[in-house]
Amino acid sequence: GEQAYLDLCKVVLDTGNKKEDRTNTGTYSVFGQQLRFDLSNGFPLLTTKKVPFRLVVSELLWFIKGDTNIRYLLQHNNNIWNEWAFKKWVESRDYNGPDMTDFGNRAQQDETFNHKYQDQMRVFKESILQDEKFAQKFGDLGSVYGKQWREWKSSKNETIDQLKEVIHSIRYNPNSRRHIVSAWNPEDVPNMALPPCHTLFQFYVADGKLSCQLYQRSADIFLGVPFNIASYALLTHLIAHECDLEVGEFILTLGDAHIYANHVEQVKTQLNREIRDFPTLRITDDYKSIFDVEISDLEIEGYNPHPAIKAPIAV
Ligand code: THF
Repeated sequence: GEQAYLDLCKVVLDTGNKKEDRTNTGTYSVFGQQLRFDLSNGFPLLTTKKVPFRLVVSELLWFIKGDTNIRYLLQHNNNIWNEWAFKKWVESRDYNGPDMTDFGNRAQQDETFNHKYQDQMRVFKESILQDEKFAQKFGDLGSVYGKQWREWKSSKNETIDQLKEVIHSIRYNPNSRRHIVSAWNPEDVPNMALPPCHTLFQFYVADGKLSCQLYQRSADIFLGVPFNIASYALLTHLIAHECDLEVGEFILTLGDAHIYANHVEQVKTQLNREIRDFPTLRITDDYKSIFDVEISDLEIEGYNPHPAIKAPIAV
């Protein structure tokens, strides 16, 4: 449950290796940890800070659609993937605004630069929303999750719909030990805006219940992990619903589990808060299948979290 998440935060702050990273932010990091959530005990949306469920939903539906263009996210007022598309634009020949090299770090250190960055980001978002050609060119993150889940390209140039196949195998061969979806496609890694952090997941059916385990190679414990937990818990609910199963456990296995140096104060604030009961997920009756589920089909009830805690995302 949530206590395990807070315990992990403590372990990382107390014993984590101080490690430099790709984003030049600096992290405290441990390797190899596991969190378990019994999904029959409520929906694991953390309560020690507010986690925006509607953003979790639109991101997951975007993956399920097989979409890799941030346009859909922006249309749903979801900004969590903007930086990675923005980066491709400002590094391209089409961009002729002020230099945006290393914008993630500079925006935090330099107020004048931050204004310029915010201006360019506003221009970028408007162009994605209003200009379809621009969106096609610069909104796409490459062969990220949605692509690998729904349209993995084989060497024979066939496409493999891993999500459809895994749902089929859960339904018709529940005891199988091969209910696996992999987002890690070694050949495609160079073509992705960001190689997948949640790398591979497996389902397990026993006693009429569906469980899911995710291997996450890299885990931003403060910003990313609360989203990832809620996202895969939701995916497990949707697939269980589809296959007439109850929900079992969600197990999150972490590779490099890190707290960014500029999240440490926020984590300490969160650690001082008291855990509350998890909310429950309601799936409306007119919901048909995972492939046409809509945001309005999903509701979270009884969510009474502590306030949100702001933190900068490392790019
Ligand atoms: N990069 C990094 N550094 N960490 C990640 O967790 C991460 N992701 C995705 C891709 N790259 C990553 C993006 N996921 C937020 C949450 C999830 C993200 C990105 C950003 C975030 O800022 N959440 C805020 C609310 C934001 C808002 O309201 O708009 C929060 O307080 O939770 C790992 O999948």
